[in-house]
Amino acid sequence: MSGNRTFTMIKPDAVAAGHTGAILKMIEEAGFRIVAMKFTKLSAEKAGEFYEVHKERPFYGELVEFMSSGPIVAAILEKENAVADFRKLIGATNPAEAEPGTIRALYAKSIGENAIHGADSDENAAREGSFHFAEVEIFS
Ligand code: 3AN
Repeated sequence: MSGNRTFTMIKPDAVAAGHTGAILKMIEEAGFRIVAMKFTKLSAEKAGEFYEVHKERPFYGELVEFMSSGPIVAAILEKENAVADFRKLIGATNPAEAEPGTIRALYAKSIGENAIHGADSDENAAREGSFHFAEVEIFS
């Protein structure tokens, strides 16, 4: 199983701008299978917990505030080499550095409001997936 799942969130900026459908289409067309998905909103407490690894970073407060500012779409995706392939599909954290055609190049506004999250390791994908979903909500 290792290596075939990743976790994503379509962030509040992209949801508010009406890009949810376009982003999900890109994800599916790139060969990812949605095995769990929900439209939800993080409380500041939950967002703080989710991004706990960034607690010491100067942008932590801003990040927590932004991620709890509106609804998001959370999903678990399956594909061979899911984590690395998904990071390629979304592009660099800073949209100015994101490869043309990537989700962030198309839809991110700034380094903070950057449209989409993608787990950066198999371990984090598993941790982040179980943060949002119970086993009975995952259909692989
Ligand atoms: P990525 O999401 O590409 O893995 P990380 O893990 O470095 O990037 O950062 C996590 C999130 O924190 C980013 N998605 C972004 O929303 C936010 N972030 C990163 N760097 C900055 C920054 N310099 N200023 C504001 N927000 C940032």
